Amino acid sequence: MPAQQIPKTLNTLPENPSRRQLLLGSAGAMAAVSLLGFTPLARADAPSSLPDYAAWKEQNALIIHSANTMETKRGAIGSGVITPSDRLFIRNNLPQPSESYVADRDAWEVTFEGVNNPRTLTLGELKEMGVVSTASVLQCSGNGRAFFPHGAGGSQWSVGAAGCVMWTGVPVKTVIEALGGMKSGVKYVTSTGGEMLPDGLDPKKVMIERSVPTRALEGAMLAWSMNDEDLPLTHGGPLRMVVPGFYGVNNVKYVKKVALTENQTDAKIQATSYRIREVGKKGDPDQPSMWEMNVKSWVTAPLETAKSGRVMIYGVAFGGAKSVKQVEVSVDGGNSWKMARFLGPDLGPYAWRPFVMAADLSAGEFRIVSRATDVDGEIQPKGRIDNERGYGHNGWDDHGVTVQVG
Ligand SMILES: Nc1nc2c(c(=O)[nH]1)N[C@H]1C(S)=C(S)[C@@H](COP(=O)(O)O)O[C@H]1N2
Ligand SMILES: [Mo]
Repeated sequence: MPAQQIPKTLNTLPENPSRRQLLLGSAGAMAAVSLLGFTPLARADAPSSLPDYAAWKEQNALIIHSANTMETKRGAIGSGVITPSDRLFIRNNLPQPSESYVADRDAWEVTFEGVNNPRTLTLGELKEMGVVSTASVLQCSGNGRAFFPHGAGGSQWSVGAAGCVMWTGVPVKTVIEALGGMKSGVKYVTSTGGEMLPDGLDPKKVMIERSVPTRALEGAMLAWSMNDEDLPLTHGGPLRMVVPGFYGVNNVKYVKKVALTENQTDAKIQATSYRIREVGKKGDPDQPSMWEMNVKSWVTAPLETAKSGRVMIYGVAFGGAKSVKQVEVSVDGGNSWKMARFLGPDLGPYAWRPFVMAADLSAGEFRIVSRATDVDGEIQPKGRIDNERGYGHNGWDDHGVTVQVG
């Protein structure tokens, strides 16, 4: 980890509390940072069991990075079209709010601004305005961060800060129409999370408020249900902004305000965080924001060993903001490729597609990689674009697995 990252992490509220605790820890821990690299230490202070609020999750399916960050194990992703809720990753920038948030779900209030008839609506009222169900991949911008060689700060997500969820809610555009349409000059949809903010800190630095361009209205919804159950508090219940095709951070949980705005919010999480920037550079509003996701896939089985003979290779693939068209698999580290077959139904452009490919493998070591292509012909690259925070990694090389066949 580059030394210059340390003072920066200490001076600002960190996006990953575990790293901060790590850096504030003993001198011995600091020395170990440089000796061992980032992966073992990011986990050194991780709780060994699920925090109380997440006790309903399937512990065996998760890697616990910190009390606020848990990812699905690669081997627990499975080959289903929908990720079971109790295996889905969790990412909280602030501690999860109390159960009181979901005590009376239909009474939850959301304020709408930037429309011709601004007003506050209850969740009960929203439920009567319209309803759609959309399957979409929820993926943290930093999924794949652990593969960056510069030790990008933040949770050391491997592949499991992602899942495919069936959301049910009202399209945001339906609500806008019901409120008289948007004001002229609007360019962004700005959503505010309902967490209570910690005392003594500048609210702009900690609040969860994200702006997405109005093109996101094509799929954006206010969701009260996930996988056919009331939206769990852990995943933003009673109500969450869902922006299909966009990175996780834009899917604001416990949403209490939706504003149609001319400018992006100046909250830190938008203005300078979640932006693609060169290693060592500071965040700046001119850098690309983590909005639409890119085409991506990875293998989910086998992971370490396999029996020689016919080996079924499984994985998941998605196009991000577009449909995925095809996925190829290589068992020789990308020298030769064969087309995989999608498994199960196509749940639409924002969903992922499990895939399978049969390979006849004799004893030996195999580097298994997968490479997806979206409907516009965009293909997963081999490498990664190094960037300070380790965002947007879809390079197939790093995402492969090495399997001993015997
Ligand atoms: N209100 C609020 N919304 C939020 C966050 C948060 O901390 N608070 N985290 C964001 C980030 S960075 C991600 S990746 C996703 C994670 O969603 P999940 O915890 O339901 O998996 O929620 C996003 N929305
Ligand atoms: Mo995230």
